[in-house]
Amino acid sequence: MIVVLTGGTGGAKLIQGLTHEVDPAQLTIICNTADDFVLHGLHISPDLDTIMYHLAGLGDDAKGWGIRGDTYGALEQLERYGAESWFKLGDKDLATHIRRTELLRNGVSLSAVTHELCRALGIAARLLPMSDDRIETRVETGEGEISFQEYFVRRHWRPEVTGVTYAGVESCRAAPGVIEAIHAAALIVICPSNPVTSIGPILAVPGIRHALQKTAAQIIGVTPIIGPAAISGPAHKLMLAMGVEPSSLAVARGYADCLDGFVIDADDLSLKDAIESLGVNVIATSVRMNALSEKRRLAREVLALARQ
Ligand code: GDP
Ligand code: FO1
Repeated sequence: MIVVLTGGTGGAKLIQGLTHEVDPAQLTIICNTADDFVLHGLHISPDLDTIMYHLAGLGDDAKGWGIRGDTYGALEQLERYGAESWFKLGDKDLATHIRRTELLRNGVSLSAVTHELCRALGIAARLLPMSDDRIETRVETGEGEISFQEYFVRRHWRPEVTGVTYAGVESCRAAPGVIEAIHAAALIVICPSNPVTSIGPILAVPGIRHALQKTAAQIIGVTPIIGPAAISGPAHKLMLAMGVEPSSLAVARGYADCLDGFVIDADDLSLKDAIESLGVNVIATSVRMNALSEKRRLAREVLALARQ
C-alpha cells in the first residue's frame, strides 16, 4: 500500500502521475483540510475536492482546481444578489458543496462524506481527510488575521504575513484510518505541496508525525521549491514568515525526522550534500510537472528512489 500526504494543486499533479504508474486501489491519500471554510453557508474543502476531481478524471488541469468545463451561472446570479463572488465556485462544483454540507448537517463525518462522494464518482483510490474535526489555517498579516482562502484568493497573497497558525489542531483527532494507513504502508509519499499550509497542518495533527517516525514504510518527499521560490503560490513567502529561508534544503529539514528520501530539482544539485547530511537519500531531477508524461516520470522516480 502507498500512502500519500497532500494539499491540493501541487499534490494533485504527482497523484495523477502515480495513478498511471500503480494500481489506484493501492493508494490511500491523506489530504489537508485546514484550507476548508464556509461560504454561502456551504462547507468547502478545496484540497479534498481538487484531489477528488483529479482522481475522477474531472479535474481542470489548466487552473489546477475545480471541474473541467464548469460554468459559473450560479455565481453570476449570487453576485447580482450582492453575495461574495471572489471565490469562483462553478455550477457543478457547487453541487459537491451542497451535497457535502447537507450530509455534514445530518451528522455524517467529513471522512464518511468524502467516501460517499468518491464512491459516487467511481474513484478506486482511498481519499481520507486528515481529520474529521475543524482545523483552520489562520494567516496573521499587518492588516489583521484572515483565513487562508481570504489571503490566497481574495487578497492574491499580497498582504505581508507575520505568522501562520492552525486553529483547532491541538485538540483534533486524525480521521479514522489515517494512523492505521501510515503504519500499514510500504511507501509514503510527501507531495510537493505547500509545506506551511498543506503538509504543515497534516503533520500537526496529533499522532500523525509520531506515526510517520515509527512506521516501517519508506518515506519519500518531493520539493515544491526551486531555488528560493515555490513553483507556484506563496509557499516561499509563508516560509519566510515562519522564520525559515525558503529552499529545498529548508523543506527537507522540516520533514527530516520522517524522511528516507527527497527529490529536488536538478537546478538545486548544490543542495544535495547538505540534504544527504540530514540522513536522507537525494535525487536531483526535473521536478516541474506540466505534461502528463512529466507527472508520470516524476512518479516513477519517486517509486525508484523508494526501492533503492
Ligand atoms: P494547494 O493546496 O492548492 O496550494 O496545493 P498544494 O499545497 O498541494 O500545492 C502548492 C504547491 O505546489 C506550491 O508550493 C507549488 O510550488 C507546488 N507545485 C505546483 N506545481 C508544481 C510542479 O509542477 N512541481 C512541483 N514539484 N511542485 C509544484
Ligand atoms: N483558487 C483561486 O485562486 N481562485 C478561485 O477562485 C478558486 C476557487 C476554488 C473553488 C473551489 C475549489 O475547490 C478550489 C478553488 N480554488 C481557487 C483553489 C484553492 O484556493 C486552492 O487550491 C487551495 O485551497 C490552496 O490551498
